[in-house]
Amino acid sequence: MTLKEQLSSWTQNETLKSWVIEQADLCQPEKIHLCEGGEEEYQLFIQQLLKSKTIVQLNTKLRPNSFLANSDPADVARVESKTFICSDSKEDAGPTNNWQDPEEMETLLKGLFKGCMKGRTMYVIPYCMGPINSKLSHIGIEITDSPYVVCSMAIMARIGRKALDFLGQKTFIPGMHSVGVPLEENEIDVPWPCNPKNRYIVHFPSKKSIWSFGSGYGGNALLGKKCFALRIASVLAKEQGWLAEHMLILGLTSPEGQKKYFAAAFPSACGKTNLAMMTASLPGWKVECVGDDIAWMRFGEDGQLYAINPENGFFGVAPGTSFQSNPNAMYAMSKNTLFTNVALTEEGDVWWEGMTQERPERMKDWLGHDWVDKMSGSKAAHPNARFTAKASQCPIIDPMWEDPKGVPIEGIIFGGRRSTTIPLVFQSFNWQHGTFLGTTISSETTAAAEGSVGKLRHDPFAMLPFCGYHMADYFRHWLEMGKKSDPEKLPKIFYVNWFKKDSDGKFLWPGFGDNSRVLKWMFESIQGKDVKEKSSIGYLPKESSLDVSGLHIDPLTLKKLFEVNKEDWTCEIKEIKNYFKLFKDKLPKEIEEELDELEIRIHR
Ligand code: O2Y
Ligand code: MN
Repeated sequence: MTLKEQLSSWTQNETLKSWVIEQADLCQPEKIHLCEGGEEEYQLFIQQLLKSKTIVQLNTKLRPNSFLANSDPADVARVESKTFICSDSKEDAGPTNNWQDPEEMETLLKGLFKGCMKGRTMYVIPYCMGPINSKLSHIGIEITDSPYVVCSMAIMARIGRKALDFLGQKTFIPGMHSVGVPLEENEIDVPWPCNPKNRYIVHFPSKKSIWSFGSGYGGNALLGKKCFALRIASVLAKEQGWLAEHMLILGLTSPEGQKKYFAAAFPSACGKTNLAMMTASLPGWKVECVGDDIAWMRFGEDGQLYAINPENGFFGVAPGTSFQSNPNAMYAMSKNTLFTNVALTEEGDVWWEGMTQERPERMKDWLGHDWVDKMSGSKAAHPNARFTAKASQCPIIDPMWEDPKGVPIEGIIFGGRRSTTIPLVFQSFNWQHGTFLGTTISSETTAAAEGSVGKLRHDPFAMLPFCGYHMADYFRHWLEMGKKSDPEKLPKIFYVNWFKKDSDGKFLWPGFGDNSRVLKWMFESIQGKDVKEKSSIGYLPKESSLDVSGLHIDPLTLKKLFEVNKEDWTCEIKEIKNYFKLFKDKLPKEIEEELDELEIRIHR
């Protein structure tokens, strides 16, 4: 069958057909596979990946239908330095994005993609971000030459026939992906082909297209996630009047059976997945998970903000995840899971630092080398090792998680990893002040991110690596969304910091399940209970209004957790002022005013 005939029996969408033909001409693959989705097709790719030694099968008794991939050591994380927003003008991308002239970039990419799939199969994956048939969902098509990417996309998004049927004649976001390693005739492939010297993760906001070359890993290659659902979607959201956010979504139910949904933005490596799947330590309180990473939110006709999780799975960090820290994540990955860069035990199961207190004696580390405890200072799993598992496997997945209408958001939480200054929790005075708080998010870096550890990195709205246009215009969009809405129905905005330390460097707050105490306080504040009082930085919990029953926390520690130290905040304001210089006169005057008013209140 010719490609044209194959395509005609696959889709009636003429734009899609011509695009696939055009890309096949460019990439010159040996074969083309038009994905239908489903378990049978998934198993076909799994067999291929086993044969190419990209993955190994885990012990089917311990971890049914689960596999481990070891990536090339040069391809282990998102590469922000090689991520580009190619808007029509440099000014549109803003000071926080890498920019290159779109025409020049197109020429460069066409050169790289020319013949890049020689000797390989080109997979065409239709995928739906969000529940099928939801008005909030959008369709993307990813073309890739990596069967590992196809399997990952099959977990992370709703792929194949169902997405294609939902697409019909509508438009889609095209995404081209190649590992960038064409094969000569009879050349034997390596298990993890990639091209680290020629990596480009490129977004064209005007054309709404994505091109990714040279990496087969995570956020660089699973184009539905960061590339589409955040960078391109943030542009769509601005144009169409909605919000595409780097936020988890959770439902919180009180002992009385009342339920409220929250969306929360934290920079990468601040425990979003743990919060989204938390087992509340407070008796009678229950957290359920809608999503752990991305939220698409739109105001409904009733004036309420509704959110969907555009994803279908979790691409969670494995190191540090355990039955103590996040049992629900552990259950979610107990079967049908694709692991990447964790260690392999002698029993054929997975292991990573922090998974158990006792380390297995012998393992293969993430590089495939024999790893013997004690002798070795090296890590068995890469710090950015991942598990890819379906959201439906999470024991506390919310019953409404696939509701096409979305879930009503009553609280928005911002936060970062800060050892000083920022109290455990406070609430903004209003939407504009809350927007300002979002602009000020900063976090101390950890080993999971690029660059040095423990440095303060400004990460407004936790969107620094993910905003597809000028960050100051994004601030303005948030302000506009608030102005257009009914102030009574706007979600309340909070700021949290689970990571404040004492002078000995010890965490002041236990975190994890005890964060439910903070969620309870927010819940009651939204209910209008008398739990908050004005301070210079926002509303703080009134004395005794944070439920610390059974926690054995001493009053001095509590005092430190909520302290607003004048000196610290003077430095903080200076730091924010300095950061805001980046946006020059594009910084909305409302944000500048909020900073000025904060300064006045602090020095009053
Ligand atoms: O390193 C990668 O490719 C993954 S990054 C990631 C994955 C899941 C959720 N969030 C993130 C992130 O960096 O925010
Ligand atoms: Mn993330």
